[in-house]
Amino acid sequence: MCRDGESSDYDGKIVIVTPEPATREPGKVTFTPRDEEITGHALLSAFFEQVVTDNMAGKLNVHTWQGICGAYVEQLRHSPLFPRFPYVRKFLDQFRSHQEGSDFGERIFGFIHPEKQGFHEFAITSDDTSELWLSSDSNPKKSRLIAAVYSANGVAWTTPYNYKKYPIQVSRKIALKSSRKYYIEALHKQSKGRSHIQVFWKEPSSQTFRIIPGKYLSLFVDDRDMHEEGIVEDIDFHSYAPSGNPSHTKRKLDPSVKKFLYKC
Ligand SMILES: [Ca+2]
Repeated sequence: MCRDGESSDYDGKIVIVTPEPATREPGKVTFTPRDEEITGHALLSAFFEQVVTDNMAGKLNVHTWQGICGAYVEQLRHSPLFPRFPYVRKFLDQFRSHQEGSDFGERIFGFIHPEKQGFHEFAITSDDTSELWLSSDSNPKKSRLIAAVYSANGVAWTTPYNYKKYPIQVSRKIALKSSRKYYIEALHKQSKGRSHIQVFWKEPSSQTFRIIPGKYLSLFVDDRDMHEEGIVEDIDFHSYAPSGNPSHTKRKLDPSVKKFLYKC
């Protein structure tokens, strides 16, 4: 990281020197990567992945669509207002949501920043159905379905913390790097009655699943200055719903679902 003749005090770190007008002395911000083996371009890349500005850190985006019938995530995807025109935009400070009400769908999304290198497992609970998507890096287009609350034998749902009701609620072991951030997204559909969604992870060498806390999360888009309701002009739609995101691709509906698509 340094040329001949320069101090090597900062080998393996990125040091940003910024002027501080009050003192005219240079201020230093030192970044130490979680993955200590990386150098060069990978180190610079890790800096931009791991350093999150205050307004983006510790939260996930949550978008809600009201007035959509049914208990299946596919019914949310088939709404003409999904994913670009949510009715409500808010933030979550951990990976769970307990919105009350009927006939709504939620999209919870942002980045996850692993603290530990190695194999992670994820799990999801919800009432009614849900899906959990994870990218192999920060690009939403690389998202893959890793867990779900779903049953081929009718509407699926679980109580909170019960991630053992359906086998597909728990992901396989997924290798994550502590020097990277990963796009993550949960889709949830509530029909009637009780409603919730929770997303858990089990870190390397841990024996327990726990709800992913905000300290490992960051926003995908800072939309706090937008109106909370209605269609808003001048939105950068690409930042909301990048085209080609596999989690948003509509699938052919089962006739039994199609029958109820727009009927509550
Ligand atoms: Ca329900």
